Amino acid sequence: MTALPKNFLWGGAVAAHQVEGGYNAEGKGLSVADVMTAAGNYGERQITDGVQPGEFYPNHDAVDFYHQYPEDVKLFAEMGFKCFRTSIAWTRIFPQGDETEPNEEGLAFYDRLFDACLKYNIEPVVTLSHFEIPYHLVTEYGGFRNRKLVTFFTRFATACFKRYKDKVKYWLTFNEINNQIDYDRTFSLFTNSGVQIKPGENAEAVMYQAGHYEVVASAIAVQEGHKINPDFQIGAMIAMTPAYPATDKPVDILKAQRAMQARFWFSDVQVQGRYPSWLTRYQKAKHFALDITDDDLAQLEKGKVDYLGLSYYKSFAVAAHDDEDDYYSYNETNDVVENDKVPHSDWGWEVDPRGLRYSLNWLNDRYHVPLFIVENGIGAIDKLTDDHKIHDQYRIDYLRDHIEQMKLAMIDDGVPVMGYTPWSAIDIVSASTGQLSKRYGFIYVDRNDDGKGSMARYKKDSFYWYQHVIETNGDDL
Ligand code: P53
Repeated sequence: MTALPKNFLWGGAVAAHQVEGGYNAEGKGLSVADVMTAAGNYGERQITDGVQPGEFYPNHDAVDFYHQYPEDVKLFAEMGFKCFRTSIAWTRIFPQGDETEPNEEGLAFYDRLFDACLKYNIEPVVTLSHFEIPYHLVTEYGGFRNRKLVTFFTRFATACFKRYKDKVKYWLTFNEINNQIDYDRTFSLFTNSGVQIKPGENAEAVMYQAGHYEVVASAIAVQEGHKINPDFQIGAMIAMTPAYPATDKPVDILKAQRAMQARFWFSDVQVQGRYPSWLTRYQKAKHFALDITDDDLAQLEKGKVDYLGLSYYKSFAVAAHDDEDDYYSYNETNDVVENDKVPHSDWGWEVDPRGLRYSLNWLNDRYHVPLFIVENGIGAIDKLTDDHKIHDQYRIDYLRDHIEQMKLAMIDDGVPVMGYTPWSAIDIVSASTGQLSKRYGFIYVDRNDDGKGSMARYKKDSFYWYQHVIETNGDDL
């Protein structure tokens, strides 16, 4: 093989809460994203107690995709997208999360959106839970620390599968389910699981419980989905951030191995249908009182995913600490160290294209299932010129370098990759910072961090570059 497969799924990705706006339109309920403020470049977003007057919530309007999607999808078609990855905002379908009947107006919105895509032969790729858990499930149930969320999620998933069974073939259950391995970071547990840690609680144990209920919910959804349409391709989705040993010291190598095991236990379970042996022992040794039943384990075995979706932005370096007696534990907040061997983005993210080839090979060796790169991109400051151009050569360079490595993994190494949907199709609200100025899109949106701007759309230089990449099926980068 010297070229990419003809049916390779080129596209672009976003998530509902980061583009739609319309946060309370047509019966939509509040999600976790609706109670998060904006932060500066290195700060953390504040999570407020419900929606507070006088605070600015960037996701409430986002980039107005809820209203402007017909024109936006037309621009995606102009770029030549074969697929478009977005999520279904759970709170449009079940506004509080615990209702038994879905909200028809919410369902109808996604019918219109998917029809708009299919009109241009753009295949929707749909994430069910992308950092937008109903806020009511946080306040009433404590989020995914509560087993009831398994029922609520599978009810939501089943409603979507039934409604869109003839429109959507590619599904993903939980976005970047493994981010919460960084359990000391409030943002990760809140956005992944709707979990807030109480004083005195062991955050690591709560993460393992919430993560368990999620992999069970995912496994049940996979089985339900396949009953509704056997052609469905239902995937897991992880943030593929490989952890390198900071040095060649054996303790750093052990640390990196455990980091990889810890970061990817979620996909181990979702792809292989069972817990890795180290983790079962680790959880016992730590005396975490976890609710993991035999029936759960049977569900995991029956609900293996069809493929693995991944985001790839950056790599990590990890190091053991001198005062550690157990070098075989992992705490992301403490163990990640600066990697000065690679350049960094304006937001301090490691830029490491070869890490993508490494990652694809690593995942293929471990899982032997098709892979789908459903996010890859760089957040950068874009400058809109007076004649409405955006010369984003840095974005073109980043994406080209990564596509080159993806091609090496596919063509030289034989790794099966189904498609590539860079982040993001259009400018979005950054998940971690809430900024508009951390731009990712091929399409510029005139909207600023302070909530001002006309919401007009402009094509960046990368728009035309990517159009040509798709046209040549990745031959001419
Ligand atoms: P932002 C952490 C590590 C890798 C990807 O991120 C991550 C995160 C969480 O911030 O998130 C994914 O907007 C996520 C998207 C997000 C994108 O990467 O924080 O799936 O929702 O926008 C970029 O710069």
